[in-house]
Order: sequence, then C-alpha cells, then structure tokens
Amino acid sequence: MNVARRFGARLVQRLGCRWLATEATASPKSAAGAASGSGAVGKLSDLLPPLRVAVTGAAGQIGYQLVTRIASGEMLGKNQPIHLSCIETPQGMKALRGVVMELEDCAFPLLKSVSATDQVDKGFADADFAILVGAKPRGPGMERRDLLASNAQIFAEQGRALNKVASREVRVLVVGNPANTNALVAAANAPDIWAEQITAMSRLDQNRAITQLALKMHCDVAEVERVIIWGNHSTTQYPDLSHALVRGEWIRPRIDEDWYRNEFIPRIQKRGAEVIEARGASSAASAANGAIDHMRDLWLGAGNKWLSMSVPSDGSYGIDACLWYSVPCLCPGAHFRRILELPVDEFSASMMERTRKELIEERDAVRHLLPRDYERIISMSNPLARSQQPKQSASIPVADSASNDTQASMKAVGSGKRK
Ligand code: NAX
Repeated sequence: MNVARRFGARLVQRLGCRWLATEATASPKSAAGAASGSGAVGKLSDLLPPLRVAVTGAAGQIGYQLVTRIASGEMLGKNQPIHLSCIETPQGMKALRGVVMELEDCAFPLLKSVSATDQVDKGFADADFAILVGAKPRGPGMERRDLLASNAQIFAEQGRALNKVASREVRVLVVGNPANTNALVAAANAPDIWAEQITAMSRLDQNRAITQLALKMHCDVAEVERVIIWGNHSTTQYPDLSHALVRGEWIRPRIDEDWYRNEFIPRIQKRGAEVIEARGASSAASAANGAIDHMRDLWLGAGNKWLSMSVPSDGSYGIDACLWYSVPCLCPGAHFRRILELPVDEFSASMMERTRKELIEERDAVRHLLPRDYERIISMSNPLARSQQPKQSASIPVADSASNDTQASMKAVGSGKRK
C-alpha cells in the first residue's frame, strides 16, 4: 500500500474536505449533540469520518484530565468524531471503569465510542493517534537507571504493539517519563512506523517558559513568541530565549542576564519539582494541556508558531541521530518541520551539549532493550538525515536572528518512507 497516498488522504481529511463526511458516518449521538447546539461542535454535515485515539495510563492523574479533553474535541477539532480507547494495567482497570462511566456521563457529542482494556494489542488496534502516558513511577530506593530500564521495557512492548496493530499513519506522543528515551525505545521497536511519527512532549516546558517570560515582561502570553526548549524533558533541558519575541520585538538584549541564567532557566528546569512541593502531586492538568496543545498543533497546524517538540534528531545542531531531542518546529498540519540553522551562541551551545550528553547516557542505559539494528530502523525513516550536515555555529552572535524570515531559516525534513 502506498503510504504517501494514505498520508495524503489523511491530510485531505484533516484539511476539512467536507464531501468526505457523509451523514452516514455520523452517529445519532453526534446528531443529538449538534442539534442541541452544545458548545461549538460542528454541524452534522460538517463532521469528518471518525478517528481512533488510544491513551495509555488513562486512569492516572494526567490520563483522567486528558481523555475528557480529547473527547470534548479540544485535541482534534470540533468537527472530528472519535473512538477512544483507554489502556491501563490490570490493577488500574477498576479505576478505569470509573473513568469510562464519567466519559459516558458527559454525553460528548463527538465521542462515538469508548473502550477500556489492559491489552495493548487490543487498545492500539487501528489507532490513528496514541498518547503514551502510562509509566512506572520511581519507587523507594529505585535508581534512575532502574527506572529507565523498567519503563523502557513498557515502551518496547508498546512500540511492538503499535507496529503490529496501529494505523500505518499513527501519530504517537510519548508523555510517560523518561519521555525522550521512551520514544526512542518505542520507535526502535516499531520498524514499520516512521520514527518521525513518534514524538515526545516538551510542550509543557515551553508553556511554562512562555508564562514566566510573560510575567517578567508584564505582557500577555499571546504576545510571547519563539521561546525554545532544547533537549531532554528533565532538569538538563535548555529553555532558550535567544530568539524570543515579545510584541513582535526581539527581547534578548532587554533581558537581565542574572535573571535569565539564575532564575528563569533553573525555574523552568525544576518547575515540576516546584509543583510537587506545592501540590503534593506532580503536574497533571498542565501536563494534559501540554499533550492536547502538542497533538492539536501537530495535526491541525499552527501557522508560523515556533513549537518545541522532542523529535528524532536528523543530525542538525550537532545532535546525534537517533536521540529524541527537543527542537523548535513549525507545524503546517499533519506533520512537523524542524527549524534549522538558527544561530547558536556559546552559552546556548554549552547548555545544548549538557542535555545532549544526558540523553546519550539514557540511551546507553537502555541499550540492551534496543534491537541490534535500531539505528538502521530509525535512520531509514529519515532519508534526509545523512545528507544534512549539522550546522552548529557556536560563536555566531544571535543579534540578527529575530529578523530572520522563518521560512528562510527552516527546511523541510523527512517526508520519505522506508519501505
Ligand atoms: P499516575 O501514576 O497518576 O498515572 C499513571 C497511570 O499509568 C497509572 O494509572 C498506571 O496504572 C498506568 N500505567 C502504568 N504502567 C502502564 C502500562 N504499562 N500500560 C498502561 N498503563 C500503565 O502518573 P501521572 O501523574 O499521570 O504521570 C504519568 C507519566 O507522565 C509519568 O511517567 C510522569 O513522570 C510523566 N510526566 C511527563 C511530563 C512531560 O512533560 N513529559 C510532565 C508530567 C508528568 O510528570
């Protein structure tokens, strides 16, 4: 089957070719919702053919928030009916039944069906989207290395299941930690799925950084642009304001260096711990919100917005291929494009290097769970990777970066297919 054609068909669907949506595809439930005028749900005649969304860890604190927002249409749009598949551990199934009851009790017009299972092969069947939230928390006395290995096992199994039963065009978002390395493990175990269809979440970090900058500059979050998160979703991440704009103006020269290096950067890096300290539990609503933002913008497109996403490295910015490293991207709809050749100053280069090294260490800690030919599996999904030489310019000043035309500094990557 020609994957590009199927990909194109999905794109056509996403772009809203309404002739594809017939009344026959819409359920009585959709009709009731549309007729009752509940919220901004699309008219029956505007509804698209349904898509399947699978969520692991659906009874956990992030999953609980996430499934409700997905079912309400916040992720894929108000004219997109969905079948929702909730996946949990056997121990989580009782709580999951309660979540399913609540979803039913919401009478969401776009929710055509909801299912609950502890079998990944069943849960991922024909999935168009899979959000992998379920992961083991760090137990008492557990070393980081043990946590990495035990979660990598879960993501290896889920990668194999996605490979076996999900749609060939499935879009996968990894949220469960260590998210970047879990994405690598899942992709390495899913040889028939493009590695670039598997992304990990750094949007929560980006949202946190945007808000902190807006607070500092006394402006609205909507007036902040081009904030970047580089690297790992961990305390080594680099929240970068080198290219940030506030009300359309390049802000870096006006930022106090001490605040930037000693308050802003550590605050974003450790924001998760700050939330745990205050709430007694880790971020849940904001994490679910980050996942919704990530998937919505990836699928529906986000114009010229710079969005940070952890994606398989293509070698740009000196990052080793096969690491899932957060970089700035543009989302034209249905896929992402890396923003390439941004100038990187010395400070940024050192911050980016630190988080790169951590990802290498994480990769090495789970190497025994990667197939022997994992580099081939991942790089084959990105035929441009080897032809694109990294362009790292550690000493280039960033002064002109804000006026660069985004389109000029960005190149499309990876729309081939391995098979
Ligand atoms: P919870 O412990 O509340 O929920 C996790 C759920 O996953 C549980 O219900 C558990 O039964 C289920 N689960 C565990 N293993 C599973 C498996 N193999 N298959 C299906 N379900 C499974 O954790 P929660 O607060 O929801 O956090 C979930 C994950 O998100 C954690 O790994 C957490 O560290 C990570 N986070 C990632 C963030 C990011 O930006 N990437 C931010 C928030 C969060 O810390």
